[in-house]
Amino acid sequence: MEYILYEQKGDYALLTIQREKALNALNSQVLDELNGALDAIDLDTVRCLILTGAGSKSFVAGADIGEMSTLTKAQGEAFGKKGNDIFRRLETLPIPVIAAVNGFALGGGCELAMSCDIRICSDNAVFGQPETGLGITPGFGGTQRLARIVGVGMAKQMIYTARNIKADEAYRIGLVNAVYPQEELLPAAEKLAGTIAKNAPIAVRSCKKAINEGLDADMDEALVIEEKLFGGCFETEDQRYGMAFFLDKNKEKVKEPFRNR
Ligand code: DAK
Repeated sequence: MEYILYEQKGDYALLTIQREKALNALNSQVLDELNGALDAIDLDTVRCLILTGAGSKSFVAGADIGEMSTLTKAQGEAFGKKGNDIFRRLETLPIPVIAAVNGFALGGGCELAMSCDIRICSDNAVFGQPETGLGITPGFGGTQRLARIVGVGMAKQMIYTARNIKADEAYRIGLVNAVYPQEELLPAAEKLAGTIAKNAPIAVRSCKKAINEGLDADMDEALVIEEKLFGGCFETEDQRYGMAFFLDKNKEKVKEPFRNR
């Protein structure tokens, strides 16, 4: 793969979009390679994924404007579908995904970050949906996910004005969970991934599914979704072990890693 670097680091993995010359903008090849990288994740051993961009300037500066500039209506729709399908795959990936936003996250870059479960960023990060200034609508889920994350009023303001916001404002409106000095971003993402990876994988995955699917359902249906996923954890080796460890009165005992069984 030319534009994606995928590294498994024990029980979590780091995926870096590396098209630094174009500030990691998403062209068709980057999207195809991203899709291929998701196929290659070993879900038996990887318990959390971190997504970041190469270099110190940009996470992803959007969809590739050069490539989009000559698209016909049909090609534009196909390009939008390609992005949407991959971003939805990421959103519904069984394991949690952390976006470590290391600079510009504009247009498709902001939308990519919003397809992740958790967003943290460096203090030089800039977020925005500049599409209306380019004559288009956000096409990789921006009109849908931004409103769900930061609320309708703020999402509409960001999208209608095409105004970029800096890291501190992104934190204030809840678009990111935390802001770090540049050099501390990746270590913080890795620490977070490591903490998630230590918890029982079947339970963590079930929580992701319950939260995602519950948000699209009414409360009665959502609680049934939760009940089923809660029930599904029982009789797993990890549930038996986790509860037995708590109930064991021997305080000298060291907790063993969960086995994903
Ligand atoms: N696409 C292609 N190339 C890009 C790019 C992009 N989005 N962003 C940056 N680059 C390239 C620049 O052209 C430049 O290339 P060279 O000239 O060196 O060959 C290189 O990256 C460095 O960029 P700058 O020289 O501009 O760097 P600056 O520091 O001066 O400025 C910047 C950084 C991020 C402020 C600026 O590059 C910028 O404004 N970039 C564009 C950001 C943007 O507007 N992004 C949103 C793109 S629109 C849809 C499907 C998808 C989408 C929408 C609809 N449907 C089918 C409905 C998604 C849309 C978008 O994402």
